[in-house]
Amino acid sequence: MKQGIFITLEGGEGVGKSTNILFIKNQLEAAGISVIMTREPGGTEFSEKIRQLLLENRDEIVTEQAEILLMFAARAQHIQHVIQPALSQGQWVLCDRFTDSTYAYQGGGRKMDINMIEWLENKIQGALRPDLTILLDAPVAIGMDRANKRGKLDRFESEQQTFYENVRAAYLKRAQQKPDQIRVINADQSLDRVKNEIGFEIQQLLSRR
Ligand code: T5A
Repeated sequence: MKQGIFITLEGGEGVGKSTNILFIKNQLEAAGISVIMTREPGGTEFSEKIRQLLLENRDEIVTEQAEILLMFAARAQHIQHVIQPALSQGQWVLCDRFTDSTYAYQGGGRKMDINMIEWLENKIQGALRPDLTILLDAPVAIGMDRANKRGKLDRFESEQQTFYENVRAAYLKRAQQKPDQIRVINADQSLDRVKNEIGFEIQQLLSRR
């Protein structure tokens, strides 16, 4: 059976990943493709528990090492139990965040060693990499404003402005390094325009199938 295609959505806080993922799913299903929608950290019962641990605000300071290892622990479960089986059965997988988030948040935001992230990526994922990544990019203030309007902020949404600027810069740098995988979409425009641009990228992918 032909292996499925792995698509990820990336970007800073509140740029519109969750809003647009359903749009992509509908577009793929309209083209007759069987697709599952999932997210990181999370995607399995166990990984969703890790997500709660990671996102909850708490008094105890979570070390960067604990944070990154938990991200990859959740990812290992997710790959083994959800992503890989679906791809092997020919299903397409649509994932809200994946390892590019680790490069952006832990690498860019927390300034952790990129070589260590690469090492963990290779160990945990083997050869698994996204076939296409939609990177929604918007000025930090726009995304934070949207996230703020939604209510209580989680542990990652309570960082300083420079943290998010570094996250954004790391995403854009990665997009430059991986032009075949990562497509940057300007998320600082109307939702209809954002959807149009995403729709174009998905059509391109479908035409290469
Ligand atoms: N993390 C994750 C790491 O540090 N390392 C890792 O390896 C991984 C995998 C996960 C957190 O974990 C961190 C990063 C994250 O901080 P999350 O909830 O998955 O948290 O991610 P968030 O970015 O916090 O998710 P959000 O729901 O805040 O952002 P979205 O999904 O990008 O935004 P969305 O779609 O909910 O939209 C926000 C609001 O904006 C509106 C929407 O209607 C919504 O109200 N909106 C627009 N308004 C106007 N114009 C547009 N174009 C709009 N698009 C959306």
